[in-house]
Amino acid sequence: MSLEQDILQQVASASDEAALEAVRVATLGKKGSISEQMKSLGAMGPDERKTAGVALNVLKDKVTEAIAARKAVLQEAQLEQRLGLEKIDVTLPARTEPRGTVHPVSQVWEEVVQIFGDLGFAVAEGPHIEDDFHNFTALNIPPEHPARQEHDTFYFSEKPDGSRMVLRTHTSPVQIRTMLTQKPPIRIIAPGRTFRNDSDMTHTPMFNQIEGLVIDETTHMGHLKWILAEFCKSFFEVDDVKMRFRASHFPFTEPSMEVDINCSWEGGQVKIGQGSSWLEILGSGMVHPNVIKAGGLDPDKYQGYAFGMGLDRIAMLKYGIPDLRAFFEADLRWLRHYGFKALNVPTLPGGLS
Ligand code: 2U9
Repeated sequence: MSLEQDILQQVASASDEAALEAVRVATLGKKGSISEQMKSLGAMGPDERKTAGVALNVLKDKVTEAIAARKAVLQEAQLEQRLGLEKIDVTLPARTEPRGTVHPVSQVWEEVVQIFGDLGFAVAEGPHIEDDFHNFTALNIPPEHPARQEHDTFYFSEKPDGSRMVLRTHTSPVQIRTMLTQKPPIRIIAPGRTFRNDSDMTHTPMFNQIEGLVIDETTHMGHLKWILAEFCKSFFEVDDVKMRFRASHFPFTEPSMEVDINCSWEGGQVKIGQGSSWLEILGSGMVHPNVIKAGGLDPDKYQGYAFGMGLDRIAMLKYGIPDLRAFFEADLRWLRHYGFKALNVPTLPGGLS
């Protein structure tokens, strides 16, 4: 076999770039076979040197070319192999259902916001940590008022001036803050977390409330009754509901009424809007003149109503959830059972639940 055939065969059979490089070094490298032959040209006579020199240069070019061509083939093959290994199958089917669910309290929160939004109420929010003025005094609950004991308040440590911040015991401070910063007419709801040091089947230290407030120059109790009836029908998704207003007492409203709606208890299941039993669902009243004054408004000019209810409680009633404490235990099995589909957002036209 000639030197050329031998080298070209070695090039052709190099199976990777390292083997090919070894052939290059063995032929074209400083001590390679072609280079060694080049060195021997010096010992030849002029004619012989010319013929042998041309032949060697032709061989060198052929080998260089063959190595470059083989290198390109090997690189291409290697790239193909990598692409094969790293390929992503974009035809995999998408996951159809999200695994997470919407918590019943979040669902009911959204439902209530939708209903009152449709009735012209804006959503207001405020801090969870409140001062004594916004949580109590401005709401007609002065320092020695017995209602302070009923609230089972979580207090922070005393500040140098002797005052103590509190975890808000209701969302009412949000309405005070709104009155102090906005001009009537005011028409807001304040949904949010509230805190009381109390725990049993129907009480948890953190619970959610929703309160509403309307202040202008002419709003009266007739408006309050209509709004609450509309709310109850929309929320419980029934055409009609009977309501009973019972005289009650809250420091921040005068007169004050607790509101019951009719229901039936068949097979241990509560059905709203039918039957002759009564279920208490909220408290309400006309805002006390002292509260209007504390909110920076003239009680001789402005009046209005307020109402409040437990979001967790109305979630239990609507969705038949027996124990309030389960709401806050983060038990995945419970959440999958009582939770709502993440992509079904409640709307009035599209349906609440
Ligand atoms: C301002 C003026 C008046 C808010 C009101 C109630 C009646 C009420 C309870 C229901 C069950 C709290 O969640 S619960 O424990 N609330 O009965 N809340 S009137 O009255 C206000 C609020 C703010 C400035």
